[in-house]
Amino acid sequence: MAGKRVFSVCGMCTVRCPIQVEVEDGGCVFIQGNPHAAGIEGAICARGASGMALVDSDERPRQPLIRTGERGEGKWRKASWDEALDYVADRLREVREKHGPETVLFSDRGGPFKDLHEAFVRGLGSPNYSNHDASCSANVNHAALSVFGFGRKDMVYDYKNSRHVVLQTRNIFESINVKEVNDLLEGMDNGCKLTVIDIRATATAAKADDFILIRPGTDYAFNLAILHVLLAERLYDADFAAMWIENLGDLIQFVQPYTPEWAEGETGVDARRITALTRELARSKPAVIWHAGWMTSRYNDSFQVSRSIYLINALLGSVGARGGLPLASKPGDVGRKGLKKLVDLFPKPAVKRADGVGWKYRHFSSGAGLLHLAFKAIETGEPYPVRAYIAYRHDPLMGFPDPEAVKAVLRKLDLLVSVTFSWSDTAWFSDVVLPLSPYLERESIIASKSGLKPYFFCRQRALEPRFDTKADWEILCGLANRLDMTPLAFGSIEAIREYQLEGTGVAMDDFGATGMVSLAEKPKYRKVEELKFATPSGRIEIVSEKLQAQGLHSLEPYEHREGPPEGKYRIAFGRCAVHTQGHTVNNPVLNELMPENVLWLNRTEGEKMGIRDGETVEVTSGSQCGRIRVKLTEHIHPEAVFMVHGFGHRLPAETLAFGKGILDNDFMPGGLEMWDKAGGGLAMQEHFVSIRKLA
Ligand SMILES: Nc1nc2c(c(=O)[nH]1)N[C@H]1C(S)=C(S)[C@@H](COP(=O)(O)OP(=O)(O)OC[C@H]3O[C@@H](n4cnc5c(=O)[nH]c(N)nc54)[C@H](O)[C@@H]3O)O[C@H]1N2
Ligand SMILES: Nc1nc2c(c(=O)[nH]1)N[C@H]1C(S)=C(S)[C@@H](COP(=O)(O)OP(=O)(O)OC[C@H]3O[C@@H](n4cnc5c(=O)[nH]c(N)nc54)[C@H](O)[C@@H]3O)O[C@H]1N2
Ligand code: SF4
Ligand SMILES: [Mo]
Repeated sequence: MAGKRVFSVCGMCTVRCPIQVEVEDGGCVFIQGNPHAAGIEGAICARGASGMALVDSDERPRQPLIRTGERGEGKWRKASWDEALDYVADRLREVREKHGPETVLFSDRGGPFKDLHEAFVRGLGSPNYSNHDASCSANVNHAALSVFGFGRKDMVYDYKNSRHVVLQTRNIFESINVKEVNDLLEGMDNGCKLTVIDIRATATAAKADDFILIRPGTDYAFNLAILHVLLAERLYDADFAAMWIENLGDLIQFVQPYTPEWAEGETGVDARRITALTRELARSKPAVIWHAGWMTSRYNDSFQVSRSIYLINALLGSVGARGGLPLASKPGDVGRKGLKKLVDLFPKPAVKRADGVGWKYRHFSSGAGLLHLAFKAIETGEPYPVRAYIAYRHDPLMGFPDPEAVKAVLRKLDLLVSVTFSWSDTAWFSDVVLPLSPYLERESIIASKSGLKPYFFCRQRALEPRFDTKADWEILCGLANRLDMTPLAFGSIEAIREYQLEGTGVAMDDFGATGMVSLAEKPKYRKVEELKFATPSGRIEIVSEKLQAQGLHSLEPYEHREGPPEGKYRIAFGRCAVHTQGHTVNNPVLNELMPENVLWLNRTEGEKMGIRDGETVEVTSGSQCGRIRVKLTEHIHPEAVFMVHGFGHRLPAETLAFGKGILDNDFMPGGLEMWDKAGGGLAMQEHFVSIRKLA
């Protein structure tokens, strides 16, 4: 049989790169990045290339399952889709009728396909749509909102044209977004300089022109000193500042005491390096990028770290600049019409959010709220009880701190449903598991991506499902049908796409040649004069009214950070290039590349305890205890230990991942209560562990 070529979208991680899949005899023979996508041009990462191993794996939910034993016991009965969807719909109806529609909570992984999810939640009559962001980028997003009035994704990192890129808490070559990696490498080929600020030497640090090893958790001090030098030496872009920055005088006064010499004492970085970096950036301005961070749910001042970064970019005039942070264009900005939104099928519910966002916490963006605060509502019943929770492509039992505390919260629910393509701790703890087809076996609604050249893109089904699994739209429209949410009860993906494309001037056939439809001829750099900041003043704001009204400081004085308690180490974590969060450890191909995580420990510290490289040690925090192999290295700060997140699986259904390595989240007792009050992100690196050599 002749092969076919299918344009689709990778689903191995949150980035969702456009891909091209070669199919022969009903099986996938090759996956590559979509050759037509700018910045991708055929490239894919190791995880993306391992998509077939996910499809081939039998160790994933293969048909709908309804719990028969206790929660988490792993006892199920198999159900048909009709039975499972009827069951979920009946339970949801009960909850809605007894307690009100607002007592249903839904969370997902955000991203370009969320419109369908939001529509579903609205159709139910609940305001409680949420996502994972409290454990990922809530702090940086709120920082962008507080400074510019728009979110972090409303700006583009224009690496290709940059002259100097600074990455702080950002491991770009291992924590991957394929286009970003390619763009930065191209920029570096053209002479762009790379400075990396990290607590350990990563693959990214190894490629940097300058690597700055910083004391964990002191980045805000470092950045305040950069601001100090920029302002004291008048190195900033004075014209840009005069035109666009509100209340600059407040910042000048505020950073006055934060000299590089002061910061050296806090960060361990030589004052001369701080001054030299500032001067170098000023020489390259405005084509400079100081990355504002991605996984920023780390400290109780992470929001201020990101905020200070945005202010540094603003002072360097890089906001809106080519080679800096130009504004992303949406379809409307290039004279086109955006996709018609499914969420608009239903009116916005009048009832307030359970997480308090938008009314109790007015400084947070209410689009997706904050999930840990919704968990608080489950726990306390305030402002109203939450009775049902749908974890959609989301595994908070592995992604949120202190899984035992999360379990205690989830136990209070009348209904917990998990929609997933692999096993996860949350799925295992659920009442019903609705198995999603892996992305190669499902199609999705049309998605839109803003950027210098905005485009629509489409995930087509490359393969027929091997097991009794379904696509997102089949599951959600199937539930909508049963719950009398008629407008969302679409009977085919074609009907949904037709609705989405209405009025856009784009037809499905237009996706045929490349899998995407570009909405602009060439990249659009909007002129500074055209910039519109969505703040009350219309300018970049150093003082945010929203923060002040909440009793928070726009300019937060730096709080001295003590070292770890005697004999303890700060827990630090991050990603590796070959795994995605907690859900690829059981993928046979990726498991072979990296079956377990190890603990990075500073060599001198290890030797003090008589620990040798490669030996297994005991890690404890509170009542939690685990064993892991040690990697002794001089390339990590002595105050911290580091492990790759997402290991330590305990599910019998995952034989490859079972018992390999440990899970960082287990060592964060009380972590649900520890979060940055200004940015909303969980503070997952405010925890310490003890290390013990085994006898
Ligand atoms: N301690 C600690 N906690 C962390 C982190 C950390 O480094 N350390 N990282 C944080 C970060 S940055 C994030 S984003 C969150 C992530 O937290 P989660 O979003 O919960 O993590 P994933 O493992 O990506 O979970 C996605 C789940 O959706 C299922 N799924 C279904 N369909 C798809 C699909 O099409 N694609 C994908 N990719 N998954 C699908 C997967 O099987 C998986 O079970 O965790 C955060 N929590
Ligand atoms: N391969 C792969 N790629 C991914 C993902 C994946 O799971 N796997 N997930 C995607 C997602 S959801 C996200 S959010 C992004 C995350 O992308 P990043 O935010 O870049 O990822 P991380 O690896 O969590 O962390 C970056 C670095 O922060 C450092 N760090 C820790 N503490 C400190 C500190 O106090 N100061 C400083 N300066 N540095 C510190 C860590 O050592 C680590 O090298 O990656 C995305 N890409
Ligand atoms: S970064 Fe890799 S895993 Fe993530 S979507 Fe792109 S190709 Fe897939
Ligand atoms: Mo993330």
